Amino acid sequence: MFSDKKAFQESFKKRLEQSYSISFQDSTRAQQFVTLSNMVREHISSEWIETNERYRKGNKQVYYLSIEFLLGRLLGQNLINLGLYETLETWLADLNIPLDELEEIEPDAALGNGGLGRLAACFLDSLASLNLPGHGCGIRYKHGLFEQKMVDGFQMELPENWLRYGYVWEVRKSDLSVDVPFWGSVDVIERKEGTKFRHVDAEYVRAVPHDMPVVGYGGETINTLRLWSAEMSTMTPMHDVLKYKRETEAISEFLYPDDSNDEGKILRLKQQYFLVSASIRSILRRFLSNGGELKELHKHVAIHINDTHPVLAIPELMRLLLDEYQLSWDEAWHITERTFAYTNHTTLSEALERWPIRIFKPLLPRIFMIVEEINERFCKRLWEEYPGEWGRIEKMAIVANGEVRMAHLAIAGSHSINGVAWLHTEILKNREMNDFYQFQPEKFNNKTNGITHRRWLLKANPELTSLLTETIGDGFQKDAAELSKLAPYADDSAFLQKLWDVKTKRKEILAKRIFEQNGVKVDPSSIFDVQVKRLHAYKRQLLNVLHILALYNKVKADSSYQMAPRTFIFGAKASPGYFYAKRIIKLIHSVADLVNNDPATKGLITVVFMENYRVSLAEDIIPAADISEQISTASKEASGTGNMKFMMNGAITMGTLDGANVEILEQTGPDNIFIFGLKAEEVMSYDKEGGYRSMDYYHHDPLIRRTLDQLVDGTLDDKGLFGVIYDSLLGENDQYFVLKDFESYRKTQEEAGRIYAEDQARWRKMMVNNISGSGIFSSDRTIKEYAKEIWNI
Ligand code: B1H
Repeated sequence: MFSDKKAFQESFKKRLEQSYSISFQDSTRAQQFVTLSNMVREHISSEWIETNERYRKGNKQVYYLSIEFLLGRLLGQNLINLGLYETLETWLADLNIPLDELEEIEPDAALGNGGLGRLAACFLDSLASLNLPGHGCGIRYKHGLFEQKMVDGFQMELPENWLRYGYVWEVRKSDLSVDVPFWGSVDVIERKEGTKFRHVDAEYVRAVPHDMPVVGYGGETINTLRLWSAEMSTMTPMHDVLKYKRETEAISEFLYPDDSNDEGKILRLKQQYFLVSASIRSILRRFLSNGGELKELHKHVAIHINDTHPVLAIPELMRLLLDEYQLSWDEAWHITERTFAYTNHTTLSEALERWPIRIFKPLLPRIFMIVEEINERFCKRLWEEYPGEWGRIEKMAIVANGEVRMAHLAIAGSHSINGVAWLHTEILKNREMNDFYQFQPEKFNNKTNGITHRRWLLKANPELTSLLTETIGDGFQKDAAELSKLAPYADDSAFLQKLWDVKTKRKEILAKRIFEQNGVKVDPSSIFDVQVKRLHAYKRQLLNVLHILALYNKVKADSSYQMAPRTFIFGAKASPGYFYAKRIIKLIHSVADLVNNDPATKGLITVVFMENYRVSLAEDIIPAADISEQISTASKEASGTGNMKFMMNGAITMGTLDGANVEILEQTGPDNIFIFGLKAEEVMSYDKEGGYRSMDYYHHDPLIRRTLDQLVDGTLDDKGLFGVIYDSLLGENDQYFVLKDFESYRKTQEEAGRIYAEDQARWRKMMVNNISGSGIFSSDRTIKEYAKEIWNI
């Protein structure tokens, strides 16, 4: 189909006309997009079948269970991975169809919130590209993450609707549906051969799989992402059919519905069990139909739990082994513990899942019984290890104080527990999970996150990709480790000039987009200083915006103050119920209004907030960045992955020693990164011992004082909008050490600006050292480590 230009063009036109009963001349870009995508999907079908045939022959399979997969767009990436992008680009251009315009038609598959979901998507790409048998299991949310619309500087949330015109990449497989039981009760039947358990009076929800091909680089391997959609089951007698339909379909309606009340909580827990029950049963079905022996399951199947959201997979596998396949508890547990591995993604207490028994038990009666039994046996083992230490055992229990602690269940039921960056894993081992680490140190390990260079370099930045290819050959396209070949070019002025030209080109492209979207003119020769990520207090967008306001004050107060012109670019969605985060978004807009419109700072400081930050927008922003803001309070950001994407595209990190920044520093060396602020140890000791008083910084630093006063004195608004922010910093003692780190940040920013303006040779060299050191952050490296050290594939 794609081997001959004429044949391709003929077939493309013909299919277009037949599908839409429209002449080629009159067809729309959307129709062209669908036609092309369908051709690509059909093109890969034989490889998809072959991949599955290969897997049937017995190698170990990995299943990555995740409540989020933040895929973004697929057409362009699939074409790149198939090696067809450039060919089709020219063949389509002949028909007067710009391929990039077709790509723009595709909606982002936004089935995730941020780093955790995007990591899952990068992992799928790496698994397939390394020809490893690894598949995703997730939920086919009808509506992905909300679309952010800015109205007068306030975030509005609109429902996202990626399935509106149908979705070209999925294949619905109704015949492989599974019915998932909720509610009801458990009949305990005593028999000679042992006790039997039967879940009765359950309400069933039908899980319908939708499979998506995951195209590996080189096109040899096509893995599967199976997304489950919730529908009415024919196994449930209907009393109130409308209510049943509504409640059933609600399960896969939205990504992470509001969980601040019980009703929302039940829905969230339903989603989790829905995902794991359907997934585990389909995994077992496939295993058994290929002739697998249950007692050997862990030798042929590895199941990975992405954070605690899918952790009910552990009791669900136990349930199946016990109730449906009549294994003994010890046999079942032996298999289960060896099958599962768990990744922790955060130490923030608000993200640690605990389910009240009063919700858990009625919804999942049999699963609850099993969790209780797991808990009893676990506590008994603890008692043997630590006789008499009630306090310790209570702290480590899985069920306690009326709650099920999901992280404890994950640890007990997995053979491997990993953090997502060196520092994060150290904190897990030595603090958050120290009791568990002492008990079973062999279970704990680190797997520093990574990103797929195929999307974040080859796809997002074709200009840089070409330059690198002509400079160091195309080996890095397959193996990102080869980016290190660039190191010698740090002193090659001809190369440095070309690199600079590429960056400038990408800044011009972004500037154009900013003008179209925001109506703001930005100067591509200014420093593009970028912070894009979810909005959260610990990520400290507030530190960034306060620094901008302070800079503005400095320029206003002293017209001879020298600074390199800067464009500060933000992109961030705030969780709809997170009031404080939304107020910070408004603050960014208010500061932008002030600074962008003052003649004293015009052209010197420009602030831009790009609405609806998402994967496809990131692909335009990241290649254009000069400075990458990674300024979380040390110890709070488990890893970060945006930091790696920026580095690979030649931006210099401005960051704290947090998450993977620590390892970025290790790669670049101190001369190629801007590090500031408190260290994790210091933050944690303040958190524990106290001793920080934010008010002191207000009193002793006139710049801080002047800047904070502007939050409440009418400079930015006259309705008291920013009082909550002012209070969080002074009244509530600044939980995230914004004021403590302020001066260190300000000085480091000044230094960065000075180098950019006065020592451009040095800056260019830094860019090279970042790109050449970024290979280790390819998710291929990460996945190879998981494959070897956790999954044993
Ligand atoms: C990360 C989450 C997360 N860690 C709960 N934890 C959620 C937790 O809606 N929820 O309930 C959603 C997301 N996300 C991120 O994972 C970390 O903050 C990043 O530092 C890390 O890079 C990323 C991938 O490991």
